[in-house]
Amino acid sequence: MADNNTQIQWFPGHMTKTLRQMEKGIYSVDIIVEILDSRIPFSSQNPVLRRIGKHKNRIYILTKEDLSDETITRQWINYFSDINADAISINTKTNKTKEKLEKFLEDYFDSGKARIKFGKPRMMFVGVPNVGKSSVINILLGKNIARVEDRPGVTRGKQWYTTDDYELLDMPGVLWPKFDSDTVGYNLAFTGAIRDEVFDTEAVASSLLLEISEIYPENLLERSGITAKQDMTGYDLLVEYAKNRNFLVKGGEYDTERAAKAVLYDLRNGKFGRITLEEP
Ligand SMILES: Nc1nc2c(ncn2[C@@H]2O[C@H](COP(=O)(O)OP(=O)(O)OP(=O)(O)O)[C@@H](O)[C@H]2O)c(=O)[nH]1
Ligand SMILES: [Mg+2]
Repeated sequence: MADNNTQIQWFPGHMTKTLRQMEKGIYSVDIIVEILDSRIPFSSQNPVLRRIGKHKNRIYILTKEDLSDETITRQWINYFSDINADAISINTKTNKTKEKLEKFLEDYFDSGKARIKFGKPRMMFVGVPNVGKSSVINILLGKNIARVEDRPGVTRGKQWYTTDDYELLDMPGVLWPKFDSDTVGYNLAFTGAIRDEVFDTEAVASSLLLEISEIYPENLLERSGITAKQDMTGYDLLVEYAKNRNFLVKGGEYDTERAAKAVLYDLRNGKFGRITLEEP
């Protein structure tokens, strides 16, 4: 992983406001539903959200399973089971998910693990930006009511929704002021939890190519015709990528800026195949 400092400015003021709303709102919900990205189930766990609602029951929904490595997603689900946490992986883009998710919630509430203070169970949906919180809510609503877009920061204020069985509280995505490691920051940048405008796209895309060349070399070859040679840097891989896709700027130089955007697009849209960046 690259160790250059990309100076990511990822913690805008509205996130502080959301955290305050969560701290207050915690008393009016029965459980916390933490949404994680199945490609980065560790990096997408917000330590501040772990602290808020520490004493509340919590379940985990790993989204984007259509984009992640099936074998590793199973390992993550086993990992959560081993630590006695209820977790499910889903793809919010298919209709079959509604039934699977409803069954999971029904089993969870039937187990009696959560104490329901009010009529219908009240659940607060939290997680990093762009992870799929509103998409999961739409699945349960059976309609696209909550606003969903492929960029972080779409949900701007807390919003309650009601189904026949549940009260659902959608929250804006939040990050935290200081990442434990560069890897966490890069993983969040790769997967689109941090706004692209606030980091150096070429540095982040270079780092992603290096990572993919190490853990999924066949996927890299298939998508971009690149076989990484020893000693190649991430930036060398980015130039190769631009070369192989014929991305040129005037004067015959390779357009690494365009390549960087394309690399991030590829990961986020499954063009590199199914990729998981961290194992339990
Ligand atoms: N491939 C795939 N994309 C998904 C899945 N779930 C959500 N997405 C996409 O991820 C993007 C973000 O989804 P949202 O539901 O808006 O995410 P959010 O967590 O509410 O985002 P914020 O409100 O910005 O914090 C959208 O483009 C969704 O279509 C999934 O299971 N698979
Ligand atoms: Mg949202």
